[in-house]
Amino acid sequence: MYEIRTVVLKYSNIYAFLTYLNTTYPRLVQLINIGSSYEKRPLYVLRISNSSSAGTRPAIWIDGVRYYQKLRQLPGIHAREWISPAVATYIIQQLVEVPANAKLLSNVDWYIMPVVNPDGYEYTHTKDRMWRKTRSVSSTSSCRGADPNRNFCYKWGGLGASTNPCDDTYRGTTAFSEPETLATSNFIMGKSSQIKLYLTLHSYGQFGLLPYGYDVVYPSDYNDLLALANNAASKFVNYRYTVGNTTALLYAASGGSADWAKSIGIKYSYTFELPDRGTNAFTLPASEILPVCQDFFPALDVFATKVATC
Ligand code: ING
Ligand code: ZN
Repeated sequence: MYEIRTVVLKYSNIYAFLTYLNTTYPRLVQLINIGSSYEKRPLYVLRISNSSSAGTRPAIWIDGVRYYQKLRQLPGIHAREWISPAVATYIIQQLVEVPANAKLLSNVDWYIMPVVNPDGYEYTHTKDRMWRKTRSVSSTSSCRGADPNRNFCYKWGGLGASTNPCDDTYRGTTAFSEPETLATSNFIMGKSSQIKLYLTLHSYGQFGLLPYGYDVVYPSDYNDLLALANNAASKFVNYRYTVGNTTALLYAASGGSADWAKSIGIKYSYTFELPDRGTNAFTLPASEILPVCQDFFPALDVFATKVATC
């Protein structure tokens, strides 16, 4: 069992964990470099599969992930949402290093991307704890970064996405202007017939959010998505989540990753807003990290079972 011996996890610590998994469990994991961030940090996806037909079986994608340790967390697609990577990295360790969870690997492959936005992640540790966006330089403004969750190529530039580079929800110059969203989408595209479920972890609010997020619009198979999400949410014991349409529950926001995943044919596409409900918001107390991770994990069994049979 891997142990990270640092209190504050830097990107290098995460890479060390992934590398450790890659060399220790060569038959179970494959570390895939899918590109580079704006500041040239490598972007990694970890594939977890116990099958000789890895890469062809039904698969689940999760992003917003990182290894948690010593009660610290790191950010995923949105830099400041530190609990999301914590949960996803907990998931990695549970799937790879805990034999009792082997049944979760018996019929599906997992693709987990620990850090979609490593530049923003680094920045929340060094300069600004509340940074959300990427760190790309603008040609028209001294403000940096685009919101990765407004930068995907579906309904890009619609409601809830700013044209101002200084805003937290800046959409970027074009869809997929950011190397991080471009690399992520290209990778997922290449596996789009295999990936049956897309799960992106954010915080905060305790919501299970279903497409679409660009406006109050419901896909024709919304009830299928709702039934599965409700089933998954029924596994949560200590933190209750509200399940429903993204825009109806939160607000309209176009260019989101889950809308895009749905649009390319990934039937089950979800955004989960992890705890809390706003008391501590982005700065969840360290004592809640493990409870949140443990509460969330059982939902994966519901997802895996569905994906294996759909
Ligand atoms: N929440 C999401 C955001 O990007 C969201 C909510 C998801 C909106 C999907 C639209 C589509 O605003 C956080 N916490 O970032
Ligand atoms: Zn977010």
